[in-house]
Amino acid sequence: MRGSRRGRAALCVPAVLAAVPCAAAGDGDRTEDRRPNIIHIMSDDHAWQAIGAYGHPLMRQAQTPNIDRLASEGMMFRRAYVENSLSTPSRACLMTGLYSHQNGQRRLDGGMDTSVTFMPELLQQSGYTTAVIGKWHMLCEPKGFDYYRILRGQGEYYDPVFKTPDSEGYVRQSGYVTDLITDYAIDFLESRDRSKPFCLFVHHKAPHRNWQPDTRYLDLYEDSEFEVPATFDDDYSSRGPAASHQQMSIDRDMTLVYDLKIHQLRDQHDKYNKWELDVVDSQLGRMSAEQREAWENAYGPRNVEIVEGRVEDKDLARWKYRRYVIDYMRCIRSVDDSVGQLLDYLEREGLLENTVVVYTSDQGFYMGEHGWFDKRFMYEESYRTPLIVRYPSMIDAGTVSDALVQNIDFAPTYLDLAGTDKLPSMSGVSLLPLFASDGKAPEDWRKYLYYHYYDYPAEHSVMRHDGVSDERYKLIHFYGPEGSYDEFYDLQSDSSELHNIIGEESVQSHVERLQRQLEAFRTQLAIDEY
Ligand code: SGN
Ligand code: CA
Repeated sequence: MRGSRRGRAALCVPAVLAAVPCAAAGDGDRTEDRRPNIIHIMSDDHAWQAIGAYGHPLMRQAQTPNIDRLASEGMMFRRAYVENSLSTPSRACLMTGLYSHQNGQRRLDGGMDTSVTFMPELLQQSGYTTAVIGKWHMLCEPKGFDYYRILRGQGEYYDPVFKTPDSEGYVRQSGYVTDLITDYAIDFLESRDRSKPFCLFVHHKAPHRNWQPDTRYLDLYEDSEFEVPATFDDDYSSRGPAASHQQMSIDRDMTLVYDLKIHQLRDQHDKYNKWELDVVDSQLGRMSAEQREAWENAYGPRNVEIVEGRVEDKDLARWKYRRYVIDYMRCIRSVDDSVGQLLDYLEREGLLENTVVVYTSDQGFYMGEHGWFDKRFMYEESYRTPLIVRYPSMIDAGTVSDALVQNIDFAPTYLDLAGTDKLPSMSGVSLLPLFASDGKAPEDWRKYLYYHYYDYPAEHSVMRHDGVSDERYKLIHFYGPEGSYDEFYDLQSDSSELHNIIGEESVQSHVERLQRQLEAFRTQLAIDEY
């Protein structure tokens, strides 16, 4: 099956790439231009807690061997953050090296300033071949790519539609989204101009909501007991209203039919939302008869205790958590397989030495911490994102960095790897000094990070906030129609951010220091709302 998909996709590679004479397979080291290739693998909503190498208790039950291999052979960043924990803004930061208010993409929908230069345009100008495969989700056409094959919007898990520069709109492809993206990425690599270095963005849809696993993993982890986070029953005392006001609670907001696949309940129209039922119908409608059957065989019997009302209300939140985490981890297993396939391909082709392989996510995610799913908040689970870089020429195997890095740094880093200057307007900085120093921050490395979330009112109802963090403390300023207030955390003594200590005398000097720093960011960056 995989072979036939590959064969078909290879024919679709554009003439501009296919026309260039290709050297034989295994010639990876014979390209004329010796600058490194770059593969940016970015999943969607992949919590760092759900990667083995990060050592979170959740991963006692699940495995990510291929992503872990990247960490054991490369550098793992433990303090990698986003500027705005949401998909389109995060992708705009990646493409431009700019903060959200500088590139225009502040919220999930609209706003992107397409006159801003995208990093792949500069890589192209410097002689790289560039491509993006998978989730694009930028609300504008891809800019600066020799080739693309992108999903529509958020993309679909089963039989997704893709668009290429040559296709007439979006065309449905048969298969599971993660496998298709992998196959198309390898097809691109096989058909590329081998005299030039490449920068390939492999952007997975998984494990985005509503966490639909491939049929081959429908039984995976079924008997595993994932540890419920210690903060699952957080009552948000000591925090301001935003933490209580959100609508991303597993207990309250995660739906049985749409999120948790208890499709037998779909006929109880009075109890469930119309949108939920429509979406479920359309998702199931994309599946083949065999796929539908596999789903019914897997979920049907496991749903019975809920359908028959045998799960007591007091146990329902934990039942939901378990179903959620298992499906999420199943989606990640396919993403991990994809990483393995890409590494195998690079190895076979002799490209493993001279290719920088990056694994990251468009933001972090809540795996039940504070009782939540989704992201958006400046609290660690969603502010922090996984980041692992393998590049043996510069990075020693098994290194770990605690330097403060952010998603605005990708563009300057990739340009630096290409030997090209970043644009003076770019706010991010190159990570190459960290690669070269075993991850230790040089004296003049940034000491503070700026964060800003704008998307309110919106789905999940997370109030607007900006804030600043250093290696230990975090100041968050929530604002909006409901009023404004600050929170302050000491991550060293309170890594779960349960204790807002804004008024405590013992940390007052640090509060004032971070307040000054926040003001400095707002002034320097010309922040226009807070
Ligand atoms: C969808 C999801 C939300 C999610 C946003 C943003 N709802 O709207 O739960 O927060 O995407 O996600 S769903 O009903 O469509 O599943 S993001 O990754 O694109 O930022
Ligand atoms: Ca996302």
